[in-house]
Amino acid sequence: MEKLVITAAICGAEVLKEHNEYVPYTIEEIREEAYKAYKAGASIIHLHVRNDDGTPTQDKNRFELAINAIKEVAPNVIIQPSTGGAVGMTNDERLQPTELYPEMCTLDCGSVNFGGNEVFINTEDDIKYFASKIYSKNIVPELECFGKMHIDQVNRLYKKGVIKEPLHFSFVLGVNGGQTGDERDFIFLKESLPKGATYSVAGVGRYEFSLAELAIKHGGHVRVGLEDNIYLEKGVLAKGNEDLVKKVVSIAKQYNREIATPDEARRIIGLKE
Ligand code: KMH
Ligand code: ZN
Repeated sequence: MEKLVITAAICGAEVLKEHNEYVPYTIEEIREEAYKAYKAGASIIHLHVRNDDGTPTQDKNRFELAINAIKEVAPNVIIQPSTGGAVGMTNDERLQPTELYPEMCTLDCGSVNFGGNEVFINTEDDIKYFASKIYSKNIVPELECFGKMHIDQVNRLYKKGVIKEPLHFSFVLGVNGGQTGDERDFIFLKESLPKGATYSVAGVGRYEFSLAELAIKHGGHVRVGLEDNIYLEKGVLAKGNEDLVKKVVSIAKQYNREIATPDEARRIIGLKE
């Protein structure tokens, strides 16, 4: 089995310090959380940024500050800015971090209810627009799928040449409005992937570690982080992203999966080394 690529989703756009005090807002906090997650075993940092008051932003300059700060302490880690941003942002607002030419970024592959009155909108035309912007800059997208139908959408757009190799998926499961993250969901999604694709799982809330374990067993890769889940175990808040990454590393040990370095992750996913 390939080594395990761990992505740390350190910040997100929705979770607040009121939920877990370790959610980073400032550039210094983002640098610290990214560094600790990297030291614990993460080879990819999935990056959102916030204003100092915690409000989410896709501002290019804020991303540039955060990326430069992370590179000071972890020069080789893969930085994967979000083009999802927060619900309600415009496409061009969301796409700002691609103007910094990161080696990876996310590409959200379908719409999904996001709890309450919120819908995270990614129409087919939106996906095509994002894909054209992303590929024109030679950025490799992580294909975020909140359920099986998003994988079907990727498969259709791949056949049409809109989405291109390397195909690296992320199953984001357990969103309030999306597909659940039970074993049968995981198997269904994994078996729907095109040949040769790699995938990572991101279990939201209580699904974080059960999905991680499934992916570790089946040769997939794992995303964890405060964006997706704030608890180390039931009722125990994580003391930062580092705790969550360490827990995945310990599960991987049980299954004899070694942890990939950033350069190994580049080879596994198909990024330029
Ligand atoms: N914050 C969510 C609405 C991504 O990073 O690409 C979208 C999101 C997906 O987090
Ligand atoms: Zn995200």
